[in-house]
Amino acid sequence: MDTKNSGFDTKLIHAGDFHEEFGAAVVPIYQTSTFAFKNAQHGADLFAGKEKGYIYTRIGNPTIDALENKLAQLENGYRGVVMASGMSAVTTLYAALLKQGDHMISTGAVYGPSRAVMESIFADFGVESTYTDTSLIENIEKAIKPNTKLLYLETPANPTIQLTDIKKASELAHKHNILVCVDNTFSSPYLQRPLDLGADIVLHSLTKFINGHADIVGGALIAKDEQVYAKLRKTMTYMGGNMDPHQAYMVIRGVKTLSLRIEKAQENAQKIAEYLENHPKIEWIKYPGLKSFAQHELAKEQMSGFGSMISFGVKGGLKGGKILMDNVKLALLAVSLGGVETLIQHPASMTHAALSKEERLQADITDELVRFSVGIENVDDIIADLDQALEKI
Ligand code: LCS
Repeated sequence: MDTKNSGFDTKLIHAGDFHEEFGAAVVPIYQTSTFAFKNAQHGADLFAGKEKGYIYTRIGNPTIDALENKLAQLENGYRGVVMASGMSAVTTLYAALLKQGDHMISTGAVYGPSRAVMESIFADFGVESTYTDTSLIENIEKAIKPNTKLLYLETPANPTIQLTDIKKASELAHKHNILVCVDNTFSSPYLQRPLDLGADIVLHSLTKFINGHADIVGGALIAKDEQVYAKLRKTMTYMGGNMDPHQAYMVIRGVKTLSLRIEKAQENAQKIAEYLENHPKIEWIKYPGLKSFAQHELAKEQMSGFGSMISFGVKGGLKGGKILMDNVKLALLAVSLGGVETLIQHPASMTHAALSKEERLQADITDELVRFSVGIENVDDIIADLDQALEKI
């Protein structure tokens, strides 16, 4: 079915599907590493690009193609490339668009390893970077140099939930011929579509909301135009971070319920955030759906909902936070996010431990910050769980 002009939920179910000879209702798993050629000329024509078809799964596979086409339609992009992990998407992006002597500007509070890999491995290859508070557009402007080639934004950022104005940042970057990539992991295309706001590339850790069931790791890059897509595809194919067909099948299955899961999780998150905001043991809380959230207006402008990620600090700082994490029973004490189950974790000692304390503080990732990924359980049960654990502080 052609879903180009269909609504978002129809695309979730049907975009990327292809007609299969037995009439299977879902895209089958083509669990094969290689594809037989009809004859020697057919093989040569496939390699020369004279004929369309499949050669080898690192280069392309029908199940993987179906996922890439679905994601491209969800993000309103030209085409997607999926990979073994979100970090594989990050390193493929950097390798595709940056070479020795180039410079990248990025959000200070990005996911820890997205920064750590740039400042260690890519710095060793001669790539320069500046990490700054991109919520202030003037900081991006100040950081621009003649050799700046990429602006890498994460909004909402992990774990500070800080937002960057995608439209304004993209307008500024494009004046200087700088490409813009937005890590859209925290929102998913259901809540935010960066390409429509002016970005050139969208990045996802598919591990999170898009797959949504905490049972696979995966990543994706979706490009707005063919030229950038071709660079990403070539880099992924050469570097070899491809997704496995079974993994692609799992993501295709998981993403079908994205709208339903996000609606329920963010409804829960709003109630939990309001409960926490009024709790005497809570020192501060950041959730885009709260009127007290400094960028509440920007959230309303560039997102169609406030998501289900909450950050907060409790009385007693890190000590209090540890008591909370050790006493919750429903919420799993685990990293990752965006699944159907509620998770709690401590960024300074877990997801962002790869950064120095100085880098963390510069990005506002304080030691007491606790990150809460709200699931789709009954909200009363989640609140009761928090209530009994907060009592212990
Ligand atoms: N981008 C963001 C915003 C992320 O949160 C993560 C992982 C990645 C990229 C990398 O994706 P992965 O390779 O793990 O699929 N974030 C994690 C987190 O907050 N807890 O555990 C992993």
